[in-house]
Amino acid sequence: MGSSPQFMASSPGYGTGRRKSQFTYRQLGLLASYSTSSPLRVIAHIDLDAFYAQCEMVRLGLPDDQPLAVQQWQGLIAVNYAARKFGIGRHCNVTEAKKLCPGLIAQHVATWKEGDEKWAYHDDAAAHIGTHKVSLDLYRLESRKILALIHDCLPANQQKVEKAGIDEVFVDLSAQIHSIMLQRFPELANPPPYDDPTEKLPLPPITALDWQADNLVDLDNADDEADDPDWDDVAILIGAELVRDIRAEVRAKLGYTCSAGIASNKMLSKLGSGFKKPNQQTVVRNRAVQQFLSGMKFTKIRNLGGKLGDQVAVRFETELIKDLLQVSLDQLKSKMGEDTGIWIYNTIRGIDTSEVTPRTQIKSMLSAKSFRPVINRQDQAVRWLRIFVADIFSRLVEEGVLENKRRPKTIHLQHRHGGLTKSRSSGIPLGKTIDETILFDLAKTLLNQIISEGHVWPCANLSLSVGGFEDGITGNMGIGAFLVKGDEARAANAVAGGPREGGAGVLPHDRMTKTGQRANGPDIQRFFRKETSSGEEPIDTSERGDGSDPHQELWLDEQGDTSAARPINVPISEETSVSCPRCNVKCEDEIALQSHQDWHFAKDLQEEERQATQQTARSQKPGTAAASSSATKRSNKSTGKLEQGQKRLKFG
Ligand code: DCP
Ligand code: CA
Repeated sequence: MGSSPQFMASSPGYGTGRRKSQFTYRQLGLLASYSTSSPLRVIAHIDLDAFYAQCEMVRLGLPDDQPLAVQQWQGLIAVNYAARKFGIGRHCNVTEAKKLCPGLIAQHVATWKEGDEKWAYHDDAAAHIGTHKVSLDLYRLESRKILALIHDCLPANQQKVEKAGIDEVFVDLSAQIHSIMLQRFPELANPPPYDDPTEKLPLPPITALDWQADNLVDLDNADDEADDPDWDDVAILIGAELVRDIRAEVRAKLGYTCSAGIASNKMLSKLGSGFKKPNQQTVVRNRAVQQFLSGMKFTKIRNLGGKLGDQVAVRFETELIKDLLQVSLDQLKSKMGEDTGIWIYNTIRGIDTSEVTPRTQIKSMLSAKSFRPVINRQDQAVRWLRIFVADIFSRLVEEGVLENKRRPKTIHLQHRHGGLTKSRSSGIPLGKTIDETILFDLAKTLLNQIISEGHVWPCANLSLSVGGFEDGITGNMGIGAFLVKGDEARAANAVAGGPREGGAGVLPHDRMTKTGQRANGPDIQRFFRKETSSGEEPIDTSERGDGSDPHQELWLDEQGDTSAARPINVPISEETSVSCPRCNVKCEDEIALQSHQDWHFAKDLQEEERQATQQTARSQKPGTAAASSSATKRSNKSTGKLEQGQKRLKFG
């Protein structure tokens, strides 16, 4: 990674006793430890452009200007920028897209074909939704390569990278920037005057910074551009330089373009990366934050895109940050609750002290399929279990299960019949390297358990997952290997719905709601938008039906990594408690919060069901043609083949 010249004229004013920096020696020092309270911190958000589409472009060796979309059944799940120029988006189906651009390559995602032992690209996959299941392995693999390369670009001892989704990461560059600042400006390493760390730093010896091709967000006050830069500008400039180099490496070594945002916190950096796309980076300097945010809708902010954002919009009758800035803290607290109010108040002012949390390890893996048409026999279900096991096992191999680097401790099967969902879990026996036969046998046992209860056919959906990953037990098997404790115990409980006894005992835990939605912990995460999950595993979208709204089903039907997704990372009043973003009730921890949110979930479904029933009753009355047609439109718009309960959930 080369460093480019970035500072232009050197100011003779440096050290001549003129104005000092607004930052102190202590604040500079805090950078080295990634402290979230340093006003000089620099966070980058890097997001791949049209990710799945780029994976296919790279795989097929196509030139950048070739329009390409990734197809899943009849819908599109990713559209490259060459195709977007024709007005093609995820909202289009294949036929519409080809009309807009006859030269479009619509590449269907790879699939597992019923009976096959490996996924592959099948020309006729789109016509075989009944016998094929989507495989996202290629995208997972490419995502890992990119992540590994980003790590390689960072100094070995300064790697603070959070995988925030299949194609996005946050990188805390603070410590690296601190080191670079001390190298470039050795004066900063001098002890502070009077050895007092609260002393202000001298101003940087620079009058102008060279931002190269970066998009600079305009300053709050245009006249401020004439002001000399301070150390926060220097720090963010170094950050921009580092990110430019990372992006260039990803492009050169792996062929992918990405966009990035560089700012003083996660929220702003994420907004920055989406500001100008593709293949661009946007720098949000501290003095530009107000200007940057004021023109935006708050629903674009991480965690304000979903239900919480909807509530704020309703309660304050606006979606604009600039309107919400007029609302006092007291008003926000009284309408949204103490913690949520404070969180919103700070967030719309660009304040976000959340940490970049390295979270690169997979916590669970899921393979699932919605059946259209439904299946009616055990042997059919078993054939799908074989595919799920092969799918999961190939991912486990990548995860190092053969070398015992990591292994899952639980396996979980879920079955849907009509409006009922049943699930069973089991421990995966220790002491033996996991192989496909072990998993397949366990899966079949779970299926038999479910079937033995009766009322299981026809089956609309099956999903198999493994979770409770632990680090490998090689050589010395400590007692810990035989015990489930702490987080793992909680994880196992969250999966199994009760205390785990160890071994391979099968735990029954039906979780049925009237509408067929599961009511256990992890499912509540479906409320949250993509960016709130750590997304360590991409979502297997194979359940999506023709013409359905991908965003909707994405979160309703299949979640690649259920355990990793976390509820909103907002109002935390005390260190040990979390508040519900909806009603602000305090919960002891995230698990308690999840179960509290389950309650909201069930209530919502009940309410929505009630409304739907009323609407149906109204539309059946003579003279209510308008009501009837709008109800029909609504359900057709999202998908012609909604699963029960789906159409009633809103997604930001
Ligand atoms: N994805 C999906 N279904 C969706 C949304 C996304 O399957 N409804 C998959 C395909 C995307 C990938 O996730 O390529 C990343 O999602 P992004 O929202 O980041 O979208 P893109 O990377 O495709 O485009 P952009 O350039 O806007 O980031
Ligand atoms: Ca992306």
